[in-house]
Amino acid sequence: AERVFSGVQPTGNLHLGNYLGAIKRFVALQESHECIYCVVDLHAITVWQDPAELKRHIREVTAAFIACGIDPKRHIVFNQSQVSGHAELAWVFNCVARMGWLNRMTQFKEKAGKDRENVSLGLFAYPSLMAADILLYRATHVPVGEDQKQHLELTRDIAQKFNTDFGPSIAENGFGEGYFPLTEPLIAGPATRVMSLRDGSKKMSKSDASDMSRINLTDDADAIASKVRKAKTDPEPLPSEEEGLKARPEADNLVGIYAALSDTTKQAVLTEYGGGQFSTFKMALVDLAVAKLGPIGGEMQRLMGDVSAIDAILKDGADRARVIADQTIRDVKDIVGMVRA
Ligand code: AQP
Repeated sequence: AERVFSGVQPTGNLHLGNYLGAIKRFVALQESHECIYCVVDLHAITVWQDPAELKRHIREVTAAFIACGIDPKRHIVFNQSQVSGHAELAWVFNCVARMGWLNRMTQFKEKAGKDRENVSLGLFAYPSLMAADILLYRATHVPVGEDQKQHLELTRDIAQKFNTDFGPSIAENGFGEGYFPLTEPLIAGPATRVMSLRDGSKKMSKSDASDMSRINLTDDADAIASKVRKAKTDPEPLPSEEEGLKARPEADNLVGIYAALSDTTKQAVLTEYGGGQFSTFKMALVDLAVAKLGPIGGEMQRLMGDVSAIDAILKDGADRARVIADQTIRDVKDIVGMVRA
């Protein structure tokens, strides 16, 4: 059966990139798949988090999931630390993955920068935990933004090496050819990599020092309008063909955002706005963004008013996730050769 898993870190400043690259697509997959959506708090603490803020951010991501249209009754919504299997399986995967594989991860290199001696061991092992998140549920499909592509490839490498290293034991325990699936990334649509509004060469990011670089899911209409109006552009009018966006990263980004928000293609947007001035297009983009994001921000705020209701959703989700996770952990222990009661 096809099963979807994905996660979002509770590190604050949820933005349009998180929405278009991930959460909006989580919503769409609910119709066709069994879905498990996780607030990955164990990932968040690979970088120090203020404890009170972390709690608030966990609830805020949960509120965002629900405000965007994820149904926590039909599917599973929970926070990672409530299901101990994530950390347990990650340890096994730390012993399967190779140092060289993790050394090649570009996100680690970017986040660690020059100060490699002083980042946490957890930040280095992050992709191994991510593989555990996905494979704990033996998920077949993972919707993510473009920036996660390399981590998904590593997840497949870990699954494959586990299946090979323990091949005979997997068969002896009655699991046939391989225990873990080779998970497919779902990276699609016109906004798989939303860029900063201030710099078309940088991705829109939670940690960018400039709030003007991103549209937050909690921004009000005035903030959205001012950020879009001030978004960096070049002086040329919009092209009529997608080809014309090639060397124009800022224009390409805004057209991609418009296309994703209105569920159409970049070409369809250019057919409508091509040849016209940027200012006209930007006004239309403001209206569209306010119409789509305004209700989400409002609903998030309403949900955040009842913390115990959010916590109840997370507990219920964790209880249901644990049923699947515990079975995987038992299987993995048997396969690896651990004695259990
Ligand atoms: N700019 C983006 N465009 C498209 N998708 C994006 N995602 C993140 N940024 C963009 C996708 O959002 C999902 C959740 O991401 P995360 O919680 O792991 O956060 P992140 O990737 O660390 O987000 P940031 O904003 O980039 O944080 P910092 O500033 O810490 O680097 C993922 O599916 C991701 O692909």
